Amino acid sequence: MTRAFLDGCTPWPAEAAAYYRAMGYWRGQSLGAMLRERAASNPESVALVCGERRLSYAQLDQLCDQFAAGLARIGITAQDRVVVQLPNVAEFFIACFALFRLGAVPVLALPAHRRSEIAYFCQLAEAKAYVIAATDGGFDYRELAREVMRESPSLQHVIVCGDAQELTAFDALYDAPRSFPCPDAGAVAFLQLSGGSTGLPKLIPRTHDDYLYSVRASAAICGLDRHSVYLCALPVAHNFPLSSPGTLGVLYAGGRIVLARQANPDHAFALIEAEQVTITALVPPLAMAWLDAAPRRTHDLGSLQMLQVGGARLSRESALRVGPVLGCALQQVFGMAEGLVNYTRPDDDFELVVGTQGRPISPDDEVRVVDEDDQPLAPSALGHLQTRGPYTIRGYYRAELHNSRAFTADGFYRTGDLVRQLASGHLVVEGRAKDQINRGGDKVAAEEVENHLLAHSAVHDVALVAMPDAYLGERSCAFVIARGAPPRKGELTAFLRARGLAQFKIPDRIEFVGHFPKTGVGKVDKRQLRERIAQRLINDSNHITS
Ligand code: OOB
Repeated sequence: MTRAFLDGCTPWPAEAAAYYRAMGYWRGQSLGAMLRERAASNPESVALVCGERRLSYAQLDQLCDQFAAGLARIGITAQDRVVVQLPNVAEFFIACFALFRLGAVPVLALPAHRRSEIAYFCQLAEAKAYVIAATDGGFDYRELAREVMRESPSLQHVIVCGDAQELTAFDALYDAPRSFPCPDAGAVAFLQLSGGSTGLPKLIPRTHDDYLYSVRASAAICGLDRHSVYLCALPVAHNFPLSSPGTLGVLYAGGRIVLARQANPDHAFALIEAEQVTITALVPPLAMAWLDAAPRRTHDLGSLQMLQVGGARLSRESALRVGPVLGCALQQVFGMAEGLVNYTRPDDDFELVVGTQGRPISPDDEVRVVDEDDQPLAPSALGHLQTRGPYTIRGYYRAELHNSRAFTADGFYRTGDLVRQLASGHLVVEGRAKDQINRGGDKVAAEEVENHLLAHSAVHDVALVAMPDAYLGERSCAFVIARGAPPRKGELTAFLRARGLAQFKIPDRIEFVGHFPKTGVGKVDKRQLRERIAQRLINDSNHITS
């Protein structure tokens, strides 16, 4: 394939790309052009509600053009990478669409990321700029940016929403609009983050064509239209609230996005009532918090038609409560930033909605369930999920070695999930083969945290495993073999924080042991460690209640 693809990315084979175009999945429209089209058809409708601010489609479109001109003035051009780390504010959309229009490539960091992650993204992507909010949730991102700048030679600009101090003010980049050549829709639009399972976080290149297909199809599955009002309560940069169908789906449909700065019931319920929200998306722990809070609140949630829950497995008990307690339909969403997204459908049988994680978006999503040796299993057997299709990547960004393991020779992505596929096509996620902890939707790559702990002089060896948790589904437990006298646990967590690790990756529990159980071939037996900590939690709780 000869099309200009970002260096370090794996394009689809020419034949597959031609097929996806011929099928009308890839339509040659860029994300920036999509917003332009909607602004032309719906200029006066409100696109975005952010606190007191209400931006119409025409205003949003105009601000994106102005910001693109400002970015161009400071030297941002096509294919430049820009790390964007913003909370749920309108500037997230202004920055991203301005970058899309320039053909520059946002790297979508999460607000929870700290020096370790951000510096790594800046270095790996050789980012030219970094966009932040001055402060959020009591954290000063300007200080983080100053540290990141020292470690990232490519970084030329830090752009700040709010008080910029000596850095570049976001608002100072609203120049007079200029026109820029429209980027190729087959090109990489942005880099999304992977939950990861190995030592370093991975970046996921998504093209305009492939992403917009998933957005359009998702909007259709969820029945979005001009009257849809979407509450964005999860972090806006995450793939679920961004595109499943998320905020981009709403913009595509001409509806309204309501940005929530917090996802707690009090804040979110007030917004649902005030803005007449029709659809929102949550991870299971938040869904459970809403279910518990709703009966004790007086807010009118009558406008809410659909609650989407995904990112981690939703228990059947919680699924059963959604309709009776919140008075809306439930949709389960099983997706991944690498591509494949599954939805239960509004007209699915009740049993499928509460008991499965949905079926793929596209008739051309190829899904196979295989054994340890990549051999296909009998229908409905439990096995490893592999997938390829019109919006699933063929390789991570600048990760050749990892790609050779994460993808099969014929281009299927090894999702690391253990699933069963029903005759209807619906998938049931039963577990995980990847070395990752899913902390209520926040993904923790065990090896990444282990490597940080191994850097401590008192740590001889470490294994991070999941332990069951009623609220988050899983939390993390680090089994540590100390070198000499065990350090205090607080010293280890402080050490990780000082290394700039996001809070959600700090182990929830640390257990010192003399040695690790081993598998037949001599690897650390994490299954046994998981069982051991799960049993200990049961014993602890018996001890407390007796
Ligand atoms: C979503 O994306 P990521 O990239 O943060 O995480 C993907 C992984 C999946 O491979 C799976 O292990 C887990 O998260 N997962 C679920 C799930 N949804 C995601 N596990 C069980 N049940 C579910 N419903 O998390 C994501 C991306 C787009 C839409 C929705 C979720």
